[in-house]
Amino acid sequence: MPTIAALPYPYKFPDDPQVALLIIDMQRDFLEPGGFGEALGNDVSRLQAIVPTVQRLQQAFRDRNLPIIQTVEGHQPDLSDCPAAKRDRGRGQLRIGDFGPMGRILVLGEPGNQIVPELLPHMSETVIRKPGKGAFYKTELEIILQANAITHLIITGVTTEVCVQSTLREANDRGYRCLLVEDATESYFPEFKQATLAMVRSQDALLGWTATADQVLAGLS
Ligand code: C5J
Repeated sequence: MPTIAALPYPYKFPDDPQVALLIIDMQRDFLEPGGFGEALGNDVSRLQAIVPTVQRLQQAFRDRNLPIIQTVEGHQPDLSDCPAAKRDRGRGQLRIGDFGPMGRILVLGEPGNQIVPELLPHMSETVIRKPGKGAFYKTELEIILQANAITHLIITGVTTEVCVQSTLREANDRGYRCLLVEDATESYFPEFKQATLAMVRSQDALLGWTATADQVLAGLS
């Protein structure tokens, strides 16, 4: 049985591959200047730094013909799927739906809403568009996982304590065994990232496992 040297103890997944790579919200809105992340006052360069590591995992899954699912956080142009409580949040100049340097902030199809060029999906790969933080909320993700008999999720992306952690918790409640890749996820706040990693693997993997990308790659081959 393939095994990844993870924390708090080894992560095993079945020989018959039921494992998928989940890449959360690696979109320009969060990673590039002029998007939602920067509009909220964050330094986006921290997030850009993980792109090569996520890319390595993406390539490894492609090489093995294993499923890759990406998510993008975004709203319909009429914002009908954006609750007022989300749109009104914050005191910055730019809010969801406003025109920014990369088009309308966090609106589906706008330039800022595109996945960063390094991680663009192949035609055969799934992209889930989600209106919330968790990737299961009002999306087809669970149906896709069930249709492909996927039981194990290797989770990457941004931001660690928001969309990544929300998704991991939703997945855990639905019975998926989740491993969060330590150096393929990032937060605008380093202390939040570290706290999330610790939370996930605490109490003997109450929510899941963590491992580095190298450990994941060693376990895959
Ligand atoms: C946020 C996300 N932080 N992808 N979204 O609003 O974590």
